[in-house]
Amino acid sequence: MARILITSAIPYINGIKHLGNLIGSQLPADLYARYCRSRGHEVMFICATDEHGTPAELAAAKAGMPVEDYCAEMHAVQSDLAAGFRLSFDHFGRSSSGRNHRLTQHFARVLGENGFVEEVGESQFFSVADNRFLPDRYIEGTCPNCGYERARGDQCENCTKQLDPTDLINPRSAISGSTELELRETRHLYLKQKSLKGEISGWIDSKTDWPLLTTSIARKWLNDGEGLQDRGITRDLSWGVPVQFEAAPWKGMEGKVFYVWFDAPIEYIAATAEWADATGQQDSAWERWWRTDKGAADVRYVQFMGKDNVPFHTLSFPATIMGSREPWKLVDYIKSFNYLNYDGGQFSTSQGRGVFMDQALSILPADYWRWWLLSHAPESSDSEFTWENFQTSVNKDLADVLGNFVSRITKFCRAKYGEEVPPGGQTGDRAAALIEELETRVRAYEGHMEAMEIRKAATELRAIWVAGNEYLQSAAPWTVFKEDPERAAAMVRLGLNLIRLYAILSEPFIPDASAKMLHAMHCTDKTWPGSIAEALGVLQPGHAFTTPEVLFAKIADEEREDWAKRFSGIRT
Ligand code: B3M
Ligand code: ZN
Repeated sequence: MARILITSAIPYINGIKHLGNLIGSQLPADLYARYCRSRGHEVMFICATDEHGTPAELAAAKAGMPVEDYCAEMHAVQSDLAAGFRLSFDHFGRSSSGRNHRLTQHFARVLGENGFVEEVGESQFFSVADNRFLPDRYIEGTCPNCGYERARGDQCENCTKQLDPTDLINPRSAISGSTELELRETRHLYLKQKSLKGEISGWIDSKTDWPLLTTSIARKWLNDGEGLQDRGITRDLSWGVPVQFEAAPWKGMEGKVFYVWFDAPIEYIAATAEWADATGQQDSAWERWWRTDKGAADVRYVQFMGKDNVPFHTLSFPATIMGSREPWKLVDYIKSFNYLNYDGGQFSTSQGRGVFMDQALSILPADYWRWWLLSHAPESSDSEFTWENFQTSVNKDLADVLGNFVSRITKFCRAKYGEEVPPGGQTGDRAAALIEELETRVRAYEGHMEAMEIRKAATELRAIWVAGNEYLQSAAPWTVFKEDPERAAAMVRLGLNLIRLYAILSEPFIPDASAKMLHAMHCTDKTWPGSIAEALGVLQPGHAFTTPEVLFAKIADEEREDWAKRFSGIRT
């Protein structure tokens, strides 16, 4: 069996994530991790909170809390919500950990020793009122591209253009609003990415199996305009990984920290080390996932992220890894996503628009959201959440098809044969046709899951549920029972075994329902099906079960209208 390392882009610490963030990386990564585990692979699934940089400092200031306390509290909040959505991380780390401090400084040092770091003097905005430099989001002003008046120093949220603080028109401090700004000299470290351009572009060219969304963004950044630029990897901030440390090859960098995008991807590695620490293991336990000289050569490493994060994962982080000239694991496959929109507009954290993870769980259990989000994942283009569409999917796919199937067959069996798998009888041609259809569909489903074609996988899974329902409908054991209870018993036996099969196949999408189904079938054997005919014979005559409660409740029109109204405005 293979060893698979899976990372999800690590969410910023500031605030609760919305459903668009969730489907952009963490949820599809979880789907894949669960699938790989079900297939018997050894999986390491890592995520963390991204705790450094100006977003964290600003959010902490707004909350009136020391930044350390703010991050600790928000990590716990995000960790609880991840558990609520059944995200099955092996570890949910923190980029502010000691492990990440040490690894980030390690990478910076070896990059420096290898000649990939340069000290550059530059002028930057200094706020006299705040008595500090104003990097990135500490500065706001009018976007030179679209005229949006609240553009930030790193990016305009309105038109998404990447900006430099000095690009802004009428710049002001995001802390005090002061416009008394001076350009002052400061020194920063730059990562000389340009000198790694050939290596990086050759590496990207070798990734012929990557999704177009991933490679097209990477190529655009490599080749457009001036192409891959050297980039500043330090900032004049106090919260972050200190640039001046004992073994550092540079001097006079006190009061500076590494740029958040330099240390954040390193946290993938650090979080795996945090996992080893938390589980009382030696360094070798995490190194066998990350060091090709220590057992990671046969690991397949897959990353999940939204499209806005692709440049950092195809160019910047690989530049860090390659420039280290050490045998660290490079990513093997990057699955990236477009955006999920909300009811005619965009989800927006800063504007509080859309449905946020805590709100979602307060109205419905995780499986409802997981199914809708995954079956509508924004893979080939942006997709849109509407309450009507959500209601239709839940009511049709989950309640009418899957839920109804489980309830009908178990209730019928209980009424006619009692709560155990009935003996006797032969199934007919319809059953043979069903098994043949499932044989094809399950293999197709596996193919889509392996290829991380999430919508296709969801479509196939739904078709697998539908096939069972249609079989039951046309075989009609309730009619057959009157003349031939033995033959009806064989149909019921098949139906009960289908519940078990559905539980196993559906687990990556809807883990709670899957657990309920297995529990109802008094079954702990979750072996992935080889031959479908065999898998449908696992529950033998006499095997007891318990008729489960309703698996999925339908969403009523009034509920839908109520939620649509409740979540139409802005979160306060
Ligand atoms: N925190 C951006 C985001 O949450 C950033 C990802 C870091 S991945 C190393 O979309
Ligand atoms: Zn703009």
